[in-house]
Amino acid sequence: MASPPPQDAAAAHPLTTYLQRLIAEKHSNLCVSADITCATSMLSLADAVGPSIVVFKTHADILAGWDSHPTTGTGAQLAALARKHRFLIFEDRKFADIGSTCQLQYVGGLHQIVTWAHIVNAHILPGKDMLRALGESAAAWEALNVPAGGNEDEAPSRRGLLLLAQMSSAGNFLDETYTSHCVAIAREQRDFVMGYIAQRPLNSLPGDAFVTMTPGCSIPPQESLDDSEFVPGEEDALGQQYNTPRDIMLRGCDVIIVGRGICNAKDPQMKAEQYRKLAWEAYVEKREK
Ligand code: 5IU
Repeated sequence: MASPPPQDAAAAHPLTTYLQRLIAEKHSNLCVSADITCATSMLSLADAVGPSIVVFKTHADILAGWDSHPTTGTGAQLAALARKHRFLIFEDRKFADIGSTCQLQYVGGLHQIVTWAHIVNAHILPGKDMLRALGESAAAWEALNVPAGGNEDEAPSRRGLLLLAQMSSAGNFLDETYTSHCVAIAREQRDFVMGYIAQRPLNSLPGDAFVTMTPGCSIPPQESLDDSEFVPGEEDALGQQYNTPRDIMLRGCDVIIVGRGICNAKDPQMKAEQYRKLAWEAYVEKREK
């Protein structure tokens, strides 16, 4: 029997392709995670670090003062900043309920995530029908938001999902078998799944073109270059474990995710530039090897 034709890079999700382009053009592998609790400050942070990043990660449910107006509210303002600075918005919602409930969490409530977040993420614990459910909601949104076309610099009018394949926290239960289930499911649902949150790349077959975004990243205190009050070390007091931007890039990951190391710095804009540069240098080094 003839084997199926090998899948090439064309199998990449459109948002993955766009993200790779942003990485190359902005010389950045940086995702800033807005782990702050005020909606206005979150928008200011996005504007300040926008030139240095390719992805901006949010936790909408920790923000006080969220304005849900569809065209002038917080989500719409963040989407405008994403267009201005050219970055993707990733709502770190970690969906983990039955399909029907996840659909409501994705499109409804105060945040109406699907309307402003290019990317969301999900655990596979409830089973893969839940991903199909989220994918259907994404497709319904896409059908109503067909791009006018013409502007190649804009993000494609698509929605994508990252599977939570590995976590950075000590003692987590996402073992190798669990991770391999994520990989199998990602390959089945390429229309919607664009990649992983993981500690190392998980692509191993020719057709795999999934992006890897990696949290648990900090610059060692001795390299920090300023006197910020919060400089993460190798771990925090609550189980978070850190690796350096360089280590993560040399493993072959695509994007580092940095929260408090940047948000809690005295000058987040300057600190984001420091992370961007360190990660980009290691990324280039890895590619030239
Ligand atoms: N985050 C992790 N580890 C994970 C996953 C998500 O740290 O395995 I999945 C999130 C949590 C926080 C950000 O929003 O990434 C990291 O923040 P710090 O850089 O402040 O530790």
